[in-house]
Amino acid sequence: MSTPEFVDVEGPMFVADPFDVEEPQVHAAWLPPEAFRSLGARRVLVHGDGPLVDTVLDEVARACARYGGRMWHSPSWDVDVDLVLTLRRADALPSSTAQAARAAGEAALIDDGRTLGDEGFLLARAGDVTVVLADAPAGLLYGLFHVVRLCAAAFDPARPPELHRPALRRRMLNHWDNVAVHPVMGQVERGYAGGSIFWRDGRPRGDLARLRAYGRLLAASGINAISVNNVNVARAEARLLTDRLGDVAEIADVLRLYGIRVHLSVTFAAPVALGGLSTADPADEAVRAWWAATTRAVYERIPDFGGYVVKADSEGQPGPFTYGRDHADGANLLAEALAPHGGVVHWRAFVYDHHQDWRDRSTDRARAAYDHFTPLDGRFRTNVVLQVKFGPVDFQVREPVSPVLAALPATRVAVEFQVTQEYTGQQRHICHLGPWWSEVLRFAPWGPGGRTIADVATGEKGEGGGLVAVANTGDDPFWTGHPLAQANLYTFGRLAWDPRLDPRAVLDEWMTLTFPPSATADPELVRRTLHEIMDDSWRTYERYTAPLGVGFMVHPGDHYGPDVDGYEYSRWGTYHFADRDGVGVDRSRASGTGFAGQYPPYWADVYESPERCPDELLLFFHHVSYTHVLHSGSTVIQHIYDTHFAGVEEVEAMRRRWQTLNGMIDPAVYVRVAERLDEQVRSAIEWRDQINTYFLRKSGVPDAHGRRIY
Ligand code: GCW
Repeated sequence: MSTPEFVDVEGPMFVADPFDVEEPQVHAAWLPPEAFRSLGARRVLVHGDGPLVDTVLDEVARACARYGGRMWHSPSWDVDVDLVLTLRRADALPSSTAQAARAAGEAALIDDGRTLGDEGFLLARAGDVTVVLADAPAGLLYGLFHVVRLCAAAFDPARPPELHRPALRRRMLNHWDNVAVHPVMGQVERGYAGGSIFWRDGRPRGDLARLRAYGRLLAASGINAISVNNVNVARAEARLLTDRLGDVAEIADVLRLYGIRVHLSVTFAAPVALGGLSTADPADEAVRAWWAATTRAVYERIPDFGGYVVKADSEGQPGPFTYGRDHADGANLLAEALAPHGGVVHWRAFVYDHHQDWRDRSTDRARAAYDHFTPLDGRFRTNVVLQVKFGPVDFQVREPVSPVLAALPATRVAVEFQVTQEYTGQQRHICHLGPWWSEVLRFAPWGPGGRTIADVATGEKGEGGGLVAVANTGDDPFWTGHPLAQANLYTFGRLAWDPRLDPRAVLDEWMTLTFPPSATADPELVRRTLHEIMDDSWRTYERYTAPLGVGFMVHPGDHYGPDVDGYEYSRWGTYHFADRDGVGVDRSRASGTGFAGQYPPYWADVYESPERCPDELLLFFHHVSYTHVLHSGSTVIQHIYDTHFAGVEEVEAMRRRWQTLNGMIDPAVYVRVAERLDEQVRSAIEWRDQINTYFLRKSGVPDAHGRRIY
């Protein structure tokens, strides 16, 4: 990139920039040039050095070049500035306004009494100047993106100082990307956004500009860690750990520019599959030596490598059970190899019997992770993070929060969400998941008013496992297939930075960045309409799909669209048990599988009782008759009919609302969303009619309103 003339340059101003993210071939998502308008029109001083500071310089320079601002980097002359981004411990600032600003920031910080840490920053006003103060370069980068988010508000003279530090140290995305195309799952398992950003047909995709643009988006949402291959590790993917490590290093080199550390999914059988050993037994000395040497080689190549992600003894992946060892033995083996280098192992708790007999009513998939892992509490090394899906079954639109999250006080636990919409409309449906994740994070498993799931992920002294999510991105020009699904990724990053954020406010941030008010004729209409469409879209999706927490009812295999009995007689352990009298799974202690008893007493008692159990989870915990009366006053059967009719009406309203934006926003975005809304309407009708018809036929109870059911 050439140096724009009107930007004053001194010192190492531009990073060598082989990539042009200014004119991306892909949608700019939440970082369109317009979002930088307010920042780019100012006089900005950046003070500090290091690779991440170079990234800050690069961002500011682009914005100033576009919008007529000026940028200095550690100048030797005195200039008046509007914004100072500075490392606290960097040398004295020559500019007197900058000096004053930094002093004001320091003072605010001392008043606040907290420290900034590796990634935090302080934003304060001093006279006419806004200052961003950080102790480490990553803090400057996050501070810069905060200024972008605030737009003109960052320069409001009355703005009080604010200190921002991520609540969670690790804010991680897992890509379920295959290196080689999998015969069934394709390039990206459960991917709804085209191919992989990293891999194509067995090779690195090699599009470093795209990769860099991706890192930039992730950093601007707060994400700082990423695993680059599927947790189901096949032959080609296994080799990323050894002879194909260079492919991983290439990704790490780019993402490092945005403060993102790379992790790798590995197979537990690696010592056999790659090392030629006869066993992968964690107790075997040769196995331990192999992991130690292999891991050392990884760090020689990628010094800031994050660590391993492991799916073991799960859905056919190898694991310690083969050798009569447990999951603490397995996780500790890898943790021991990573420890000298500061790496972590994310060990997934998604372990259950996927060859269940549907006739067997005593086995309950929901119980499995708790039964496997709680006896191991206290045995994991400190660099093991137990990665637990937020619900006990599998990323459904509604599930109770997993009891595992409250059951291992001596273990670092991470909460796993699914940004990719496997069970929530596959990025053909609008389903904004922020409110759902927020509900999970605010859930207090020990009873109302007690510690929350967010507290568990944070840890009492910040040593918690953090948040992890399965990515929804791919090589699609809009990154996420459905352009509005970008909001889910953005929201995940922001909630991982601060789980207490209000998801509606986060959605608002995303809208303002993605559809900058200055770029549309009627910003208020755009904003209002997007809120009307997206705010409640998760609940809308819930209304027209599986009712009252019962889950699944999706088409087997691809998990898209309705198939009420699709899994009913399968081996996967996801049943609804509907008969002529009633529906639901009895998970009570008194008469069912006992799953309700896995919760601490408050919720165990609530869930145990069909009277006290919240409506939305009733069929997860109980088998009740169709005429059972809910807290809402409706019967189960009438609730099923009503919500399914309502859900379709809401989707039809979404489509009408979207049509009012025609001509107001980027036509490509408009068209893509409009097409997908057509499919959402079609699919919602299919769900409504299949579910309603199924239950009318089973129960024989007519709809109280006499609507058409088949
Ligand atoms: O939700 C299920 C998916 C599998 C996935 C598995 C997991 C990567 O259907 O495709 O495998 O969860 O989380 O490991």
